[in-house]
Amino acid sequence: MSLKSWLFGPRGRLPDDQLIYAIGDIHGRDDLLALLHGTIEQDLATNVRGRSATVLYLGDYVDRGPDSKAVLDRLIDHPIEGAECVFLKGNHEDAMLRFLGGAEGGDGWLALGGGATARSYGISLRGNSGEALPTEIVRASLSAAVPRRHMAFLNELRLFHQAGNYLFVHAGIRPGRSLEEQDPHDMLWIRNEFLRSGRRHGSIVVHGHSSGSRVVVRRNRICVDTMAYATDRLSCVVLEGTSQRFITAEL
Ligand SMILES: [Mn+2]
Repeated sequence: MSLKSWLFGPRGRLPDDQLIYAIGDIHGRDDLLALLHGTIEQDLATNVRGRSATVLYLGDYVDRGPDSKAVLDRLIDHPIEGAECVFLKGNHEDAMLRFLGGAEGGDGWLALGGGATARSYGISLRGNSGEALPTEIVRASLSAAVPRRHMAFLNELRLFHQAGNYLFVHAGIRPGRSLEEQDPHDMLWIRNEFLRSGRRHGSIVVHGHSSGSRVVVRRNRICVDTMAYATDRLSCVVLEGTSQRFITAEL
């Protein structure tokens, strides 16, 4: 092992025939998603050079921002041409499914930004006189308003993806456990135990979920959640060989 690799851990590396764009938390910002898709399409046209390209979405498509329905429409109906798409599940998609399914504790979704998602489907949380509607009424009207193809999309989301020595996951992993031992709840929700860990995880973890105004690059992880709904910045990391570069769409 070289001194550099002993000090800094393994470098991220993709096989030479692959190119990956990994996009951070969108949170209902269809305007930024449209911009980023356009930039990625241009980048892809210039840089693909016969490699197989993957556009990977790190989850949290819905909630908080204004256009969650439009985001799902775009992801389903207008994929970037010439690339394979991989869609991971975020805690907000999990919470939306739990709400719609009437799961125990699922009602918390409305306070997590789900109200904005309901409104994007034309469903209000309030009645004509401004009174808060009973949760069961909101659940029933939203269930009727969410198209079946959106439900199918949400139900097919994956928890993680691996390529080269990168691991892609929405929130992160519990340090010190193998991939097989990971709890799906951690992969969707974990914060400090993962963010503060300096451990080498065996893979470089590419994730979203913990937002800042800029992308974060550490020796063991890359975070591309730039809080699109509040900062007007949606980011992605472009991985090829050992290189990591960033594209941010901003308004
Ligand atoms: Mn999240």
